[in-house]
Amino acid sequence: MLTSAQLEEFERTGFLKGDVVLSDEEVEKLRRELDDVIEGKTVNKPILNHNMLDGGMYDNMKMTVSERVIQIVNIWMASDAFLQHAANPRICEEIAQLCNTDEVRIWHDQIQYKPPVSGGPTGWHQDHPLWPIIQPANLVSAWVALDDAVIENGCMWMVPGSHKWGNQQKYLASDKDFMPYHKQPELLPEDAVVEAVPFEIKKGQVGYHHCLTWHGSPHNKSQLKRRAIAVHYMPGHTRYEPTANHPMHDYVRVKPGELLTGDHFPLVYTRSSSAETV
Ligand SMILES: O=C(O)CCC(=O)C(=O)O
Repeated sequence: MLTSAQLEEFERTGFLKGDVVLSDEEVEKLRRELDDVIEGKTVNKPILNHNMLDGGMYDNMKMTVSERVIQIVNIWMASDAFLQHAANPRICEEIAQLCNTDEVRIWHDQIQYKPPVSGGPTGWHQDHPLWPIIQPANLVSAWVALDDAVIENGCMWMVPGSHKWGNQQKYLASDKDFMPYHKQPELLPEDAVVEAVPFEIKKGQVGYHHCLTWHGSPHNKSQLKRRAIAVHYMPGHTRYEPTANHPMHDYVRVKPGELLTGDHFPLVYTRSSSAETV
């Protein structure tokens, strides 16, 4: 359960470090499962399992071809351990507090594994503009580190307060040191300060971020792995409102304008009893 000071901090900055929520044994189990999924050893498969940098999404970021960010989407569909993780009662309750909602569903999950030395960057972005089939923009993600995520191995960086600046995705860019800038700063609120801060997260710890907070993570040139599981959670009032495509689109069974419910968007928290459907 988050304190009112933590809720106030999240409201002000758009991100928050929570507690360590996984024991060493739980982290080890998820690491083993992750290896099995990456190697295609599980019976059920996730929706995506690929090098995210192959798609050309970050073509402007000067990468060598050998750089990799192994992106897995919906590992919960391939691994019961990751489904149980996504339904972690403490995380789900804290998400409900941060979204100010009585009901929480999984929108989708995501691994971005940056291997040692060859780990590539994740460009500056806001999540919600990359999810053009859901509204409104008040989702919150829980990013749990499976290795200490530090500056050296490419931890995420966040821009405090940027979740209040609306959809700026098409104006976001990086300078040569990976720091973010806005291509037309006159479009930002007068008091906006574009200054990124590192968001280091310990192994087993959870970090929360709002779906409009500007964030990105640089290369991992260290000898350390950088593994983590992000679960993107949606409040129960989230609607299916398609304006462009998205990998989850194929799994939607409701009509435009309706609440986004269904087997592929499991209910993991209700105010009276948590994790009742998983
Ligand atoms: O893992 C990363 O470095 C980026 C993850 C991310 O963009 C997210 O969880 O929204």
